Order: sequence, then structure tokens, then C-alpha cells
Amino acid sequence: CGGKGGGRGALVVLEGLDRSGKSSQCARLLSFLKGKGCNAEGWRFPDRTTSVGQMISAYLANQSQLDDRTVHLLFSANRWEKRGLMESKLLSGTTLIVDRYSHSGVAFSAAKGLDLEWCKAPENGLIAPDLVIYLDVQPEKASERGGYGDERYEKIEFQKKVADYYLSLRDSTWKVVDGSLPMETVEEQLRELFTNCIQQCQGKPLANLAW
Ligand code: NYM
Ligand code: MG
Repeated sequence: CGGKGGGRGALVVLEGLDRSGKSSQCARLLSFLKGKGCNAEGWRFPDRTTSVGQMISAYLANQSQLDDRTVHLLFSANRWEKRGLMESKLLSGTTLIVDRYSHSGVAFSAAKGLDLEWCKAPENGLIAPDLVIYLDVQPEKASERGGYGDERYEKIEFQKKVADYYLSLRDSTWKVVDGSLPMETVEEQLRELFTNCIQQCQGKPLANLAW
């Protein structure tokens, strides 16, 4: 799983609606991998620690207003500013477990009414994930989970549109896990998907997103 064998690391992304359980499952998967001695790191987007990320964070907290296309490009820029580090980590054998990536970027902005192809364009050239796991949770169910509604976008009607766009973006790297199952069951399924992915992506060179 990356590291001493000399192979590259895997880029594994978890996607889903707000409160679908991604962050908890990323943490669980990461500690499982570390427990096995894998060289792995947990990342997330938006990465709110950079100056671009702070602009995004203020926007999400409703502390600032930004034009829809502008914020879309900021989310994308936030991935671009991390591309170099991501590539060097992967090439040096570190597996990255990433909480949201380009599919979030496209699905959330398209759900606001922006043109789908326009939304995809700035993602092209970012590193393509080896595996995207979609945690499927009904928007109503997610809304019952703690902390829901604190940020922009956390509204049931909007999340339903996001879910439709996510489904329209499925590709060969996409796997769906029922996120309403007990946490331990979800965790078990993620481990299995991860293990299969690692076997398949060993030896495959890194690729770029080409949407
Ligand atoms: N989001 C996230 C976007 O709209 N575009 C993006 O490119 C990304 C990565 O930000 N509602 C949205 C999805 C979430 C919000 O994410 C914050 P999180 O995982 O709740 O911190
Ligand atoms: Mg959120």
C-alpha cells in the first residue's frame, strides 16, 4: 500500500453530500492503513489552511459574498495549489485519502445552475483519482445528523440537486457505498474497495483528469 515496495501511492477520494459520513470514514480508513504500516496521509478539500482556502471558508460560513463562478474557480485553484505536493507525495509512495475533490467541485457548482462543461474545464489536468468512493445517503437522512445547516449549501432541496449531478459524473473509478448502513459496515466495505484498488493501480502511472 505504498512505501517500501517502491511503487507509487494511490489517490483515493471520498465523495458525498454534506453529513454523509465522509470525514469519519476517511479517518477510520487512514488509521486502518497506518495500522498496517502503510505510508498514507489524510487530505481534504477545500483545504482551508491556505489563503485561497480562507476565502472559501469565509464564503461557506456566509461571512462573505462571492460571485458563483468566482467561488467555483477558487475551489479549483485550491486543488491546483496543492497539485505539485500531491504529485510528489504519490510518486514517493504515499497513499492519499482525500475528503472531497473534483467531483464536489463540479457537482456543487452545477447544482447552482452553472454550465456543467464550464464547471469541468478548470479541473482538467489535476491528478486523476484511482478510486472515488461515493457515500450514498439520502439528503433527508443527512440533514438529521449533527451540525447540519451551519454552512452555505446545507439545505435539503439543494443537496438533492447535488446528488443528481454526482450521479451524472460517475466514471470507471466510481464506487458507491450505502452510507446509511452502520458505520462499521461502511468501514468494512471501504477497506475492501481500497484493497482491490491498491492491487489494480500498482504499476499504473499517474494520470490527469480529462473531463
Ligand atoms: N464544495 C467543496 C464545493 O462547493 N466545491 C468544491 O470544490 C469542494 C471541494 O464545500 N458543502 C463544498 C461542499 C461542502 C463545502 O466542504 C465544504 P466540507 O467537506 O464540508 O468542508
Ligand atoms: Mg460540510
